[in-house]
Amino acid sequence: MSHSSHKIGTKFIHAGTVPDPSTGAIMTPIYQTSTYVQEAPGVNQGYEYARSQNPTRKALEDALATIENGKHGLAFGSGVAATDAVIKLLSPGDEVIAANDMYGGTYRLFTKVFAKFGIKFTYVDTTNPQNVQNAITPQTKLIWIETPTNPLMNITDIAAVASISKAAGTILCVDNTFASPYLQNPLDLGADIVMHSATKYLGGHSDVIQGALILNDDQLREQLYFIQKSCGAVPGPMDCFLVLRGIKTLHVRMKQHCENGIAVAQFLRNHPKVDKVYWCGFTDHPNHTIAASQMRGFGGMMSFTLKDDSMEAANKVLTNTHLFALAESLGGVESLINHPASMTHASIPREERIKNGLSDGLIRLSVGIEDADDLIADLDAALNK
Ligand code: P1T
Repeated sequence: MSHSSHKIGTKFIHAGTVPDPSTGAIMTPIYQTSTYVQEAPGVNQGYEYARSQNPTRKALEDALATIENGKHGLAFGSGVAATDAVIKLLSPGDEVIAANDMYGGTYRLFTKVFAKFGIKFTYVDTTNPQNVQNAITPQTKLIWIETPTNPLMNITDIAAVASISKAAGTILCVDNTFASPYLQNPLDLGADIVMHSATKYLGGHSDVIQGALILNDDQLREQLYFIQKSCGAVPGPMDCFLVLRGIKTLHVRMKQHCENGIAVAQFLRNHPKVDKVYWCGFTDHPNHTIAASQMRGFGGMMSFTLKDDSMEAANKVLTNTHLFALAESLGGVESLINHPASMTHASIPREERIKNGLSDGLIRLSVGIEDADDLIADLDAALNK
């Protein structure tokens, strides 16, 4: 049954899963197998070898397509493996225009792995679509944006960049990890591919590493499926099951992330020791109008700096929270605190980071779904140490 006409919560719960044909199991079983018996050479039930096909992965991939309003979903062993597959669509000499603020691991993959294969990456501030337009050359094949960005919460107008991309005949891929499909659906705004680190909000419980691509174009799907099976960065069935289960509560979790996000952002903004809060829900955020028009809420991700911009002051906060655990990653039910300069974005050269506004003292929060009052008390105590 197609769930594309249902409301978001119904869609998230029912997407991809049908009672298992062999037993009627309501949840798609974890098909922990590497291969499938064939009746005769080439005569099988559509499953030959688990790198190419697995029923648990198939249920998840169908769910991924449904929740992003796309036609096709593809699951990968991690978010960076999904990104890797997109770049493998390209050939030496091709050019990519990428956002100058994004997850450090994406930057590392582009600059340290793919640049040496002759793919050129040009980094621009995509919050002004004109910068994307100006960077296009006849060799540009792909535009890569993240919105909101990790960790500065910059917002790019997806529809504006999509129309630039269409006119130039390039592929637009949007990393939708921070927003999740509950808050934003880039395919509806004209993007060609949506990428997720499913490790984050889709899984939602900090217990799995996984990536996803969702798209509409049949030919592009064939190319990406070919890369998925040829390069082999596929997730195991247990991990597919976990993400499938996570998706069923995505809408409920995201409502609470949004509610807690508002409370924590406002608390930080009013705190005398806090300098700047990076959160796209503030009406004076430079791209708030675009955020409000392309997103259904502002989520639980935010960053902030202290008036005392020394590393010592930042370290005091980073090491004195008790509910906010000091850790990389985000999007789980529990709150996390992170220091991008030394942790998630350490692979970006310091001068590059500083130029783009990511200071040494920046602190990032993934606000979880605990009770907001407890989270605020935890931050207040750490800030007042
Ligand atoms: O970790 P992995 O599942 O491979 O996903 C990579 C990735 C891609 N895109 C964004 C926006 C991300 O935030 C990430 C992973 N980020 C972290 C681990 C982090 O703490 O920022």
